Amino acid sequence: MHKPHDSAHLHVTGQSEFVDDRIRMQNEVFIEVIYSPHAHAKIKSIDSSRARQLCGVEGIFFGQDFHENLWGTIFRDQPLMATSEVNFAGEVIALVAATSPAIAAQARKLIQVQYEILPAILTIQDAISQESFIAGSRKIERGDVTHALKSSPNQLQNNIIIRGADHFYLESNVAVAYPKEDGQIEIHSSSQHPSEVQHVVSHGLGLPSKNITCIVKRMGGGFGGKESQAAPIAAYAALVAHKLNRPARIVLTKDDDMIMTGKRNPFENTYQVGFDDNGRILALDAQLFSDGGAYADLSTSIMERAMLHSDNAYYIPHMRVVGQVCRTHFHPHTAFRGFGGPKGVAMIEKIIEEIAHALKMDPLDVRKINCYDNHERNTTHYDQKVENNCLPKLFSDLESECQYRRRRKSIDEHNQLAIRTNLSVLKGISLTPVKFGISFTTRFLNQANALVIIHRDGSLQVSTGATEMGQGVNVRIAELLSTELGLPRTQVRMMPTSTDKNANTSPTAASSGTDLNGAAALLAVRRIKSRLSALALKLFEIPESRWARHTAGLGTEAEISVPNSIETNDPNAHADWNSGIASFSDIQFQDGHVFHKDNPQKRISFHSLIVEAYHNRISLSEYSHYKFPGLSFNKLTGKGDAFLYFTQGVACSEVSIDRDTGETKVQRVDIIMDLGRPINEALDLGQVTGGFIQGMGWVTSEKLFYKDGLLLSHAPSTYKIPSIQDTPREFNVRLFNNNENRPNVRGTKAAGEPPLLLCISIWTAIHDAMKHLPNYRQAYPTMELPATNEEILKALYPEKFKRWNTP
Ligand code: MTE
Ligand code: QUE
Ligand code: MOS
Repeated sequence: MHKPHDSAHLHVTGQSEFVDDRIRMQNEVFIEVIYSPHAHAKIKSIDSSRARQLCGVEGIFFGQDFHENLWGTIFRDQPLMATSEVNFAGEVIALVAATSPAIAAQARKLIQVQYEILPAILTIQDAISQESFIAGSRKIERGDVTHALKSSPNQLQNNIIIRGADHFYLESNVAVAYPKEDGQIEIHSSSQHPSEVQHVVSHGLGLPSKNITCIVKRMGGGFGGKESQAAPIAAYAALVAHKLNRPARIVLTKDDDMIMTGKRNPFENTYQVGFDDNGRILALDAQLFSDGGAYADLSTSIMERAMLHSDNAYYIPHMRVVGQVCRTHFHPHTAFRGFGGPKGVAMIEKIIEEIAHALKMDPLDVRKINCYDNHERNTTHYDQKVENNCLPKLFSDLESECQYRRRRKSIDEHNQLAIRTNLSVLKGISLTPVKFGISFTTRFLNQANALVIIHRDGSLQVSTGATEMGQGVNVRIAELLSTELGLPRTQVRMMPTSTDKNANTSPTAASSGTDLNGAAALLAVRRIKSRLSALALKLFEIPESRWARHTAGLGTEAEISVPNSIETNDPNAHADWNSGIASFSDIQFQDGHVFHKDNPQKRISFHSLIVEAYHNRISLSEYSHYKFPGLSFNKLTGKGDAFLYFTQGVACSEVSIDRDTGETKVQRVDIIMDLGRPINEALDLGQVTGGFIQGMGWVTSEKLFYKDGLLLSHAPSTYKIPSIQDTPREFNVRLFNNNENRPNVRGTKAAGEPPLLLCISIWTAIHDAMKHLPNYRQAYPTMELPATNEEILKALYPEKFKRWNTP
């Protein structure tokens, strides 16, 4: 049974409340931003006198107005507003607050900033040659790579150029801040990380955290873009609210949001690979360089994940991967669905294609021969064992289900005919896997807490640190809890995320929202359930006339007392989530009733039990903390268990490309994903489909155009995200049946990011379509990622486009 998203009926009827839907207060002010159009410049002077004269302008604010003008999620290296020098186009210099959005917009135009333009670093290559880096270089290594490369029968070396992408969430960055009594501020933000907002505001304004509450009800999409970068936006609203003692609202336009905020990190990776005549990889030496932009943001963690995913699904006995984040003069790049994963995976999948091309093999055979197995070839280059590995089965299932071999043959025949007879359409097919590690690679982030309240009518309010961005984390947690208590999902209300209920939380990121917060909430519910079970056992022995609801007011009966919780508080005791709670498992919670499994006829309604619990002074609330067990990854050695488990999947994509226009059409996609035991299959299918299509945009049409570091493609008119017309003509998605994911809550697997990485199959299928062309019979086609129409034309007609260089 497919249960819809809990906000679905609200979204389609326009009733969902987003931050900017909050009713405006009478004395509220509206904030506009003033940012640099230059990538690197000295600020010589700022003249705001004309803006100040405008009627309705209530204040103009600068970096100096912050108590501490500094923030940064991992490294605190970024000013909230630039004061003397700007380091990227879109860097905020000033805020203007006015009584209406129109006046604020008018005032913004009147503020004059004089710049002295400085030379800017705008390519990874320039950053490397000038040694402009963020943090040090990192290395993960196994075996003797140098020797194994030298002794390999075949070797090749090449590089891959990967561009960024915009998150294109529908709701731009937004915040409203309310000043409250006694120096408190309440901030409503569209953020994946309310604790970070609280933290940044607290530092920025010099107020203790106890004075700052950040509330996140929902986002209109986040996709990683609101993990770190929502915080300074919220700090702007908080600053103005604090200074003027009036509510303050900031709502970025799409254009401002795209220009100001960071995107997926571009990468340029080089590699040397050694392999045998069967296509088996013997050694890989890879160097990863990313464009971090002007400040650190999350780029070092993103690089780490890229390094940890450079193996993707393949066992590589001797492997070295070195990573370095470059400091350029672009907006600080940030988390984006998949984090670093897609940049490692794109590289290794290109390598596989090149090996197949060199050996004249089908790339699928090269993939299968290198795939992790369940025997000896099942440890990663960072020494984590790939447990419960489904990849070989996923490969063989999809190969036969989508009739890969038959279609491969007919596509090859079509291409030969097309080249002989000069037909414009070429076809390509490619089948690629994903193995995505679930956990934050920074261990301390893998914790969550939850507050569960059962009210006297038997309905629940649940608060966790997870934020809802459309992915359905609220539904998943509500279903997890309602199933545990045998109640309909509608009996559980997920409350807005708020730092006054759930503190010290991690961002809702790394696909772990449900895994962490759902587990914490389930622990809380199980504690209450153990008390209720103990109570039920006693109630079964007592005639109903003596129950507390009739007697507690008079005090005629002795109170029933139960142990506070029969469960251990050690979350690691829950290493196996498939087993129920040990004690009281004889008491069943089903269909709104509670009964002993040996006597199902004798039932108490859940509601009655709650009423009895209340009248016997048994607590109906719990607060719980949970952490992933068993993580041992050591960043200094690059070794250990970095992940709780892996989400795996495979996709086969068929494309056609038009040799006259360079246009790609995705004709057919088949996906099988292993999501363990799904909590809500409909939601998971939505995540798989949506993630894949979002990735498809990145690998095909979404190209960011900059001029001197200023983004020119800052609206859908110039930045091409996939439309419904671009989706695969035939799209088959199915989930793989896997009951064995014991480490994770209820045996489920995270679905948020992993499916995005399957989009690489489209990029490799585009290459596949070209390989029959005379100029690509020897050399593998050279294209950047994304393979835009222009990029495809360039690869088709390299001579013609030799002098044609896009910015
Ligand atoms: N799905 C929707 N609809 N909107 C989003 O913003 N973000 C993705 C993914 N799916 C996103 C989404 C990203 S980047 C992550 S990390 C996960 O959802 C976060 O949520 P989860 O951990 O609850 O899966
Ligand atoms: C995946 C992620 C994140 C990550 C590591 C991952 C992420 C994130 C951080 C991070 C790291 C260090 C910090 C910090 C955050 O690491 O989203 O505050 O000090 O924020 O593998 O998604
Ligand atoms: Mo997702 S990129 O981890 O927010």
